[in-house]
Amino acid sequence: QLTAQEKKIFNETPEQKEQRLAWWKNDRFGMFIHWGLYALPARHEWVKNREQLTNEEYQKYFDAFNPDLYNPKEWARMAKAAGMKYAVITSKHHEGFCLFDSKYTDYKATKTPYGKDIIKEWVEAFRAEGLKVGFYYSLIDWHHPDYTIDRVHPQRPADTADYKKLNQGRDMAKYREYLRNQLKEILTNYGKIDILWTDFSFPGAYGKDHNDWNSIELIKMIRKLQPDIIVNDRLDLGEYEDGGDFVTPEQYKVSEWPTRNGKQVPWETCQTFSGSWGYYRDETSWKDTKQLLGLLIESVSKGGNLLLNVGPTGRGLFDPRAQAALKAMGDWMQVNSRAIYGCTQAPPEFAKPDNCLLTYNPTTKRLYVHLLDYPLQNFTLPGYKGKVKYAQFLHDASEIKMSTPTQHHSLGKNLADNDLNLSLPVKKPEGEIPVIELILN
Ligand code: JFZ
Repeated sequence: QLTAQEKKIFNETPEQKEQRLAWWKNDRFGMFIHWGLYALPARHEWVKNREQLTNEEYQKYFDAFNPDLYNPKEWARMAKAAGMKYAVITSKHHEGFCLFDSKYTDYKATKTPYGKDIIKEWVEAFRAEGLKVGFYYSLIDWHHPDYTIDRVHPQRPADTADYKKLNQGRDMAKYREYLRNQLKEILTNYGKIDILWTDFSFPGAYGKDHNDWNSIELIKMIRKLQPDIIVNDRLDLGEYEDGGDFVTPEQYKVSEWPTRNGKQVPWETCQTFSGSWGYYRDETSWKDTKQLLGLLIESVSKGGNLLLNVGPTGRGLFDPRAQAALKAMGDWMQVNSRAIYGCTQAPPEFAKPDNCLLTYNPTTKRLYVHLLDYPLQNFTLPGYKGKVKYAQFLHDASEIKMSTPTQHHSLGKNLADNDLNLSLPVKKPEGEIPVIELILN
């Protein structure tokens, strides 16, 4: 039983928190980057676990790691052109390999044939493009000798009774120290860091929770080192007031704006192009442009963000399929980003027409109707009569004529008195998902 005082880790008023999160809620769209040794086997970032590879078997990827074509300026340019405003990179994933130069391990990029600090080059390049920068850091570590073997570990035994035996000589207290030291390094050595994305806790039998990481002390340290940083919710601090700044529904669609204690909370969904997060050469389940744009629009329509992942190759390039997808999203964003940045869920008085998503900018008081399935000619906005001053396509600012049922009784449709009718061109405008901009009264 925690007292109110105990539940409070971080002293901040709701207004201060609102301010700290303002840029993130405005920007809505970020790039996730999963990169590590797993780019070489190129068959999922969990390959070490899935195939139960030992450290010795995995060593060949460390010995071969040399992304000679790595050019983070090019990555940053592509992220920006796609309309993304921030980016989060794996400083260390579950495999334990560090892209940053750490004092506390030799299992890092600077000790591979590549020989350089990948994170240093990355933050400089992304900041130079005006993007906010964030670090993913895996709490789970499949390489550290003191990290106790658990149910997500590659060498997990079939018989749970064997965990104790296997873990003799492993000391989580030492790993906790390592984890803390490394978090301190990434939050100290690379300037201002905008986001921290820790991953992940899994309380329960042979899982790990906030006690294993000492999350309370970690969050205090994080807030002290980077007072403006935005932290995700995977430290298992759910019972505390500072359980993180946003929730992270992953690879599924939320049915509505997620809540905590009955209150709508900041949220960000992370999604992949093809299913895996790390580069996966033979994966064929790539989402198409319309589906990807749909994920972005739908997140904003429910008050959330999208963090869309790229898994670079072992040479340091984005897969051509990822490049094409980013380019296509950028083409849409170039003319439609006004329906994304600064937008959120529409007020409840605006009903959602069929096959549409709505986003709303509370500052400009403009409502955006995203046409997922292009309607032919007569398009009804239910109950919108008297609420709209002007209507136009967003991509070319061409007027869309409005009429009300009394003006248009010849339509032969069952329009209610308070419906508003829009006369759309028969031919769908070029490009995916046309957007109608409604300037409200
Ligand atoms: C984790 C990682 O294991 C994965 O490789 C990737 O980095 C992803 C972004 O995060 O996967 C998770 C973590 C938490 C849940 C599901 C998958 N969860 O809470 O349901």
